[in-house]
Amino acid sequence: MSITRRDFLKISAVTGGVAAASIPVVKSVLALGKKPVSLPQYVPTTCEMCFWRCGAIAKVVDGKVVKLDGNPIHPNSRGKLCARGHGGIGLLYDPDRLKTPLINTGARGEAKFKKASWDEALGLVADKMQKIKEKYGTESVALLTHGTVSTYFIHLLQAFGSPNFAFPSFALCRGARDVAFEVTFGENVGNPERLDLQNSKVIVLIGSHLCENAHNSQCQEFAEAVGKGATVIVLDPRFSTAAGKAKYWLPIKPATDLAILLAWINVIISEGLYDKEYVTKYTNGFTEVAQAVREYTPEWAEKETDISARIIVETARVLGKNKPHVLIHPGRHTAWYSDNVQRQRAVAILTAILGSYGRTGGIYLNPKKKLEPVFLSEKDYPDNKPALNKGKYPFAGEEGVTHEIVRATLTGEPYPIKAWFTTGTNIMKAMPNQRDTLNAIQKLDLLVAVDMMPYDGVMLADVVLPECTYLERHDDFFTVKERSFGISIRQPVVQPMYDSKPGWWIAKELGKRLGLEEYFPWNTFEDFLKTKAEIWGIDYLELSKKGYIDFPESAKPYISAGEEYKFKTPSGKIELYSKELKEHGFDPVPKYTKHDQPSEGWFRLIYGRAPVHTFSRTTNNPSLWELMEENVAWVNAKIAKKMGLKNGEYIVLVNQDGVKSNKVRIKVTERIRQDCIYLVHGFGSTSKLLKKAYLRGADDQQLITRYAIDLIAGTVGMRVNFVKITKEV
Ligand code: MGD
Ligand code: SF4
Repeated sequence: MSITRRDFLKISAVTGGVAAASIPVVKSVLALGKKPVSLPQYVPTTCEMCFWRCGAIAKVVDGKVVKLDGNPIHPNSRGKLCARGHGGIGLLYDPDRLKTPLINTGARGEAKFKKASWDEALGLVADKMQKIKEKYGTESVALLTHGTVSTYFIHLLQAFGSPNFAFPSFALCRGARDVAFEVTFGENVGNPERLDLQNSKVIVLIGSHLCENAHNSQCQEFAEAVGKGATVIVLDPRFSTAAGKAKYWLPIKPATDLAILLAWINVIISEGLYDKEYVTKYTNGFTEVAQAVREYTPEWAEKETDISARIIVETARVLGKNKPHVLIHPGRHTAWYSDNVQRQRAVAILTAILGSYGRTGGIYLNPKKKLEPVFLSEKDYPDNKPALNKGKYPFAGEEGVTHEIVRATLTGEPYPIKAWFTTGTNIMKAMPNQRDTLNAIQKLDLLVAVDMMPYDGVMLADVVLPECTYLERHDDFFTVKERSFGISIRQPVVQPMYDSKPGWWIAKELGKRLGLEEYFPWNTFEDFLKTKAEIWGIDYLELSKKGYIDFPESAKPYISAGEEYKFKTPSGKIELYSKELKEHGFDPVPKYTKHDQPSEGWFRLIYGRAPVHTFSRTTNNPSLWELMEENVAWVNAKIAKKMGLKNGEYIVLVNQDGVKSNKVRIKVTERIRQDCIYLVHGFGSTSKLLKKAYLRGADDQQLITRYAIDLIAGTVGMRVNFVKITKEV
């Protein structure tokens, strides 16, 4: 007899969950000489195959994870995982995983690795860091980081005395959106975004390829809304999966989205379709916006965007008529051009004049729950020099911008950068202009990678420190801001394999060797979590049994009719006209910027996601690789015909700077405009240690030699590169 998953859920419902530790590991079934059979254990945890952070339940038999499922009580998963979530098992048992610390014995980047003990590897890193500190100062050590491991290494770096850490997920992804919403509403839209999709009557997707970009509960809610008859409007040069569900697919000319947004605002205001009561009660600067958008007529926008004025007016009316239950999706990867923040500001302004912020079917409010901050240690960080981006991009805030670290490393200005830590990020795939990255690392005295897999960036490191996977470790609690507030736990499902260690352990041990023990006053991370739970008044045992705890009293998703609601902006109102931007010398209301378009024979390189992969991090995952082994280059059928290209044949892409891609199969399709080529991001790994991913498909980043910086937030627009097709493979 074994406990089935259904039984488990029944038991959970009665007992409130079964403790991982309380399930007997093996109950022998001594039936007529048969071998004892293990009962499965079900251990709740939090997925990290992407950053949606769904609650997962691992089924473990004989110390082996045999299945991962969604935790039914977790709002991000709702009982389901996406393909990547199920693929966590492939990551855990990937034979190519990093198994021990490694030290490069060759030249920088040569990847002539020798195996090392933790003591030797950490000792070497600590020794080099001390030397760099003495010669250049503590600020010369920088961190490029992504994911939960960031918590420990940002703490370590700050304790060491450096303010220089940067997240690709800010500058190269969500930064523009966050800044635009903070400036307008006084808060960002959260991560996962607080989108009331399930109640939306109209959903507008501006380059947001939902369900290719597979964020679990978002896809579930999108499907629910479509099922209930929501009108979907998709602006995308490519007929995406979501476009297949849309009433309106607007195959917009890339780089012109701001034109259509401004024209929509124009029509909605001039036809009086905006939410007058909401605008009067909650916003500032409506008159200035109305004045500023007057020039952006649908006829003008038609010339810019290739979308007819008739359709622009028709869709604007659909938005106006369905207000406030309209969701203009704020996007996530919003680093496209040099005016990302202004484009996202237009999204925010449109959302506000439709009265959709804090209303059903729009963007719901942040649940309110006050929890005392609990720091990794009480000790203050030492004073240090200002961070590299300080003052340069006034709205970048604390999150840092990756290219400033690269630039300072190359130039030594404003001060030298001599060591990089890369934790949970593949620098060769995340950042544009790979030549700059490679030149910069030659200037370093130390490059350390903390990773689970030997992806491209790891192969460049002097010292590689293998972190165990999310299924083998504790991490900090995750706060879940769904319609109500909740807390999700990550706990080991199995013991770390090989000689890999959790990120918290690596940071603590390194801290010890740097004389920073006081910053790591806990013995194990579970001790820290228990203390935190106690301070927050949470039952740790209950949390570890259920995986997720909700605080329903914190829910207040919508602004009530007539309520005096105060936004967290300086004026307490939604700032349609931004004084803050004006004070820093930026346009207080978005103005249209024209961007270059490809000339004859050239195509704009656009890129995106596939539902079964997350960036480069899953491309070697045996389970997910089977579903998608490599990417393909989407080319319009008419172009293919003109060039004599056949579906499935190999081509090479060459960019405006003469950089060639790896060979890639062509997908001939009507589903893309004639002026673009589309690649799924993250493929074409150059790491020979990845037996499956090595040189499979083309690397979009390789072709992104140019980028455009948004001066407001320092975000990096990467869709400014043009490519040609060649058959020379
Ligand atoms: P990945 O390419 O998946 O993502 O860029 P990255 O964050 O660099 O590389 C992640 C690395 O982290 C891998 O080496 C993986 O093995 C490792 N890793 C995964 N999980 C863990 C863990 O738990 N612990 C540790 N220590 N390591 C782990 C993403 C970034 O790239 C982002 S957020 C965006 S939105 C941008 N997307 C993007 C794009 O779409 N196109 C182009 N051209 N560039 C892009 N850059 C940005
Ligand atoms: Fe995991 Fe998928 Fe959820 Fe991302 S969306 S956390 S990969 S289950």
